[in-house]
Amino acid sequence: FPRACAQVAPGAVHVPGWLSAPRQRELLDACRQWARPPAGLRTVRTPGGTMTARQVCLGWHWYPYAYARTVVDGDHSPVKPFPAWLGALGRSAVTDALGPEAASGLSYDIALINFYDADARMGMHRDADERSDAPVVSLSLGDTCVFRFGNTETRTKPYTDVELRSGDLFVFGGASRLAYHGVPRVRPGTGPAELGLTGRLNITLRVSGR
Ligand code: MD5
Ligand code: FE
Repeated sequence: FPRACAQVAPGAVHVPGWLSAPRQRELLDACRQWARPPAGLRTVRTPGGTMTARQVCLGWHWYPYAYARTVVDGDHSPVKPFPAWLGALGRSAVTDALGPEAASGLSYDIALINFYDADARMGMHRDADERSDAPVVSLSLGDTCVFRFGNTETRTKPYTDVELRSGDLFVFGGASRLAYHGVPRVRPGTGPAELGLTGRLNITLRVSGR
């Protein structure tokens, strides 16, 4: 692990402070543009209830529990395009966390961007709607959260709680790709003041396999 990485489980690598302050600023500015309508930030309703984190998608639109090219559960607009620079950022993230072999041939085509206010949470779940076992890249901006990394069998213990801070990278590959995970809490007011973000943003990059 070339940087100050921590392998939380096989294939699950946390790289604190991976994004420089200027990169965090660029990513936040881009997220603010993507959040605008049409196909902007929306509230997701699952069969189990309404998600408290709000979401915007690029490339493919996630609706519980499938992908589409339009906002089928919202304003019916075409989903915003997935930019090539974001795919390059994803490959660079996997190279740094897992090595160049893991990154070769990867072609990211989905970004799910979740916005958490002080009260938002995400329950324990698996990301199993992609038809690819490519690693998921997670980038965090703004307030610190408690991220709960679980196991592949149950939503409950054993799990490991990790604090994710602004600029952190987490890559979920290999045996960790289908692990249960969630965000039990956000720590309000803990983000870098100069970023000017109230709350937390998480950007995940994924391969659709379509
Ligand atoms: C977040 N987002 O902080 C998290 C980070 C989501 C979601 O959970 O589905 O949008 S991504 C965490 C993740 C992705 C894929 C696999 C694993 C974790 N894992 O195996 O633990 O908003
Ligand atoms: Fe997830």
